[in-house]
Amino acid sequence: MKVTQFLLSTFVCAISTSLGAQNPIVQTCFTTDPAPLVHDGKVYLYTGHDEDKADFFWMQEWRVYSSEDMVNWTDHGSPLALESFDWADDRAWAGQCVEHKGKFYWYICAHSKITNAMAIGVAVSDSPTGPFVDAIGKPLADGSWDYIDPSVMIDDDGQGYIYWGNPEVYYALLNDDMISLKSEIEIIPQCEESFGGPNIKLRKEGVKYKDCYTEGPWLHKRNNKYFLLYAAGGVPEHIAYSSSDTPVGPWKYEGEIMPLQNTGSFTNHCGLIDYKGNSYFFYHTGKLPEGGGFGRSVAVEEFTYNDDNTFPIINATDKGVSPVGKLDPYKRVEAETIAFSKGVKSEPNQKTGIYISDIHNDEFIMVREVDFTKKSPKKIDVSVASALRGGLIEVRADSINGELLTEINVPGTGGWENWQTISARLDKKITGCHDLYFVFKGRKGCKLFNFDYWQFYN
Ligand code: FUB
Repeated sequence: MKVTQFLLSTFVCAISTSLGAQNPIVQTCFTTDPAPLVHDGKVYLYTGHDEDKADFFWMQEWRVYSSEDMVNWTDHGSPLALESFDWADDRAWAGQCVEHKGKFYWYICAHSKITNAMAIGVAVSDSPTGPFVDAIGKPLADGSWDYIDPSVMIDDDGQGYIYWGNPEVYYALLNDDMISLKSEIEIIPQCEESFGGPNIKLRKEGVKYKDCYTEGPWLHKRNNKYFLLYAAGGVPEHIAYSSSDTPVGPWKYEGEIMPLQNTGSFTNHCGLIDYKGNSYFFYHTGKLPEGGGFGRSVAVEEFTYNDDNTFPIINATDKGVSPVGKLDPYKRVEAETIAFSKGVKSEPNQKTGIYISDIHNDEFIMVREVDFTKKSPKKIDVSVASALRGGLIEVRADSINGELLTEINVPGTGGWENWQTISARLDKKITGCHDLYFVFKGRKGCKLFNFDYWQFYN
């Protein structure tokens, strides 16, 4: 492709996308405690999952999403849950997955049947999306109510470090197998110099401290400097950070990154990546409809480090981030690849994998940066199933009321997982880059059909 052609197509993509909200980045369920990982050109996002209508962090499973453009996220379901650990029976709380020598190690915390306290566990897989299995059949560290929120970083010399804790800050060195500790579990001293305020046990009543460590550490290295980001200030939480010349301190309190935000969630929890030349800060809010302190949702912001290798202040936005890639509509696209949706849920199935369910009249799925190129498609295939009467999919460009490209009649197929491929011709021409809306229509008040994937042909 000539440079002018490339610039033109990038420009067309940029102006055709709507300026709509991109946060929270998953709308099909509540997601918490984001832990992003870049592997092989893709972003994998590991999250917790708040149950609908919860009145505490009664969390059962962890989930994975992936993206190649930071706006369209593919749901890979839940390859890790409390049942994956014989020793765990409650509170599938925050974790982080890292890659080491071709294997993926997912460090989590959960309530331990063995000690009736919280414990740190580790699961392993050959793939970033699982399946994951308990790597050691027992906790890596067990026995204290504040053994939560593990974060792992592998340094340039190959040494792995694991941090966790609330309200203590614990750390240990990992062996090269990533599933055993090389060192004793150490406690980092908390004082005004290191975290803006002393450990909770040493705080004096009536004294106003600059800040204090709460939970959710995220260990990070940049330009030979180590950073520990964490939820701070007690509840409600903001995000602050400390820096050090070594991965184990001494730490120096640096200040806030995400000050208290009016997001409806009294916790916050962060994760960081660099991807395609940009830096991204993941966090969670209570902003999804019916969300709140126990119904949280992951969001992301792009940011630029300050020239002196410190963090800027990052505020929560509804807009979120801009796309850094395009979606190819001439390849099969899973219906659970979504930039924004309304109403629908996702469901797992052994044979088809994840699909979109709970589709009702007037709900929709939107994908961004769909690049039809210069050739206009002639037809679209969708894979759908319905135990009832089916319904209709309107395929529209650029907005929910945008140009109608085609309508697809979805019949009853005799079962919610009796999949049929339905084809529809496109009479309208569409080229270049567009947002694409699948708007669902049918009888009001009932489930219409399930949706597994779509693909255009020309
Ligand atoms: O998601 C459960 C707990 O809430 C996490 O472990 C903490 O970091 C807080 O976000």
